[in-house]
Amino acid sequence: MNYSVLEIELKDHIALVKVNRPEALNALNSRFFEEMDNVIAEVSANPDIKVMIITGVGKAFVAGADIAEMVHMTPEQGSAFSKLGQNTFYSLEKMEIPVIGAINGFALGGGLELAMGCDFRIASSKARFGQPEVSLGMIPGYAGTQRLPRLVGMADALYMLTTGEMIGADDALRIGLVQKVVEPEELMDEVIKIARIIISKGPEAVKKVKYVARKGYNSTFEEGNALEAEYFGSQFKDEGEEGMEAFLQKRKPKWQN
Ligand code: CO8
Repeated sequence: MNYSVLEIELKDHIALVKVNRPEALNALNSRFFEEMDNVIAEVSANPDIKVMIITGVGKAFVAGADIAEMVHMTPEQGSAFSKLGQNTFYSLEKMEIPVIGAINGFALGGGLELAMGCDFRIASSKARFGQPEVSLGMIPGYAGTQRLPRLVGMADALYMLTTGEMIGADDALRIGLVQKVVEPEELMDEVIKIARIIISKGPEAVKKVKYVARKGYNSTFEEGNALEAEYFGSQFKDEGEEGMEAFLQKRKPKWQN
């Protein structure tokens, strides 16, 4: 596929995906979803890639869904466009490898929903976060009403969802919406450093820990624990033995893939 909205770089086991429509502050149009679905499939089929990073080009991460494309939609078209985005961001969540959001600037509306589809987020101190849909007489449509309360708790989520107010990186850190804030010029180095830490770990363990945490989160505690015990056990005949032997022999583990 020829990419026009996204830029993809595959290097050193990392897929770096940049949303590149700076003239519209990287607003998400239908082409974005087509390309993102394709990237997710391509990266998922490439065993050499261990971490995916999503960021934006210019002063925005993503300033929302493309308002110009949405303005005259019918209710049916609106619902269909909502489901399209929900599916794409859910596919991100379901990727086997960790997905890190490198939030370089505005993450608003659909942009914050994209960021929340990532497994965790590192922000530039200049980043701004918000769900401003109510200012447009709309509500979030890419699972923002569902992921935001799960990530930050109901009261902080409803504060953001009902006021539409933008918050800065420090407030985003305080409520747990992002996991770290760094100076803008340090953002990509920091995110790549974190990606490399993940890449140095047992690759199957990393995939399984994401799967069990995410699957268990949407199940009961008992079901989650049962899944954990099963996957914990499965690591003994995989890379767990090598990892534990390496520890006891005071050497670096040699992972199989
Ligand atoms: N859609 C389309 N174009 C956009 C968007 C957007 N979301 N955001 C910015 N742009 C465009 C502007 O229109 C402008 O274009 P032009 O130069 O042609 O006039 C260009 O990007 C630059 O923007 P500004 O001049 O406004 O830049 P400022 O630095 O002055 O302001 C802001 C930056 C504050 C980020 C401002 O651009 C803004 O408020 N943008 C809109 C933010 C917003 O409301 N986002 C939420 C959109 S709704 C949404 O995401 C719903 C998701 C669920 C959809 C479900 C599907 C049905």
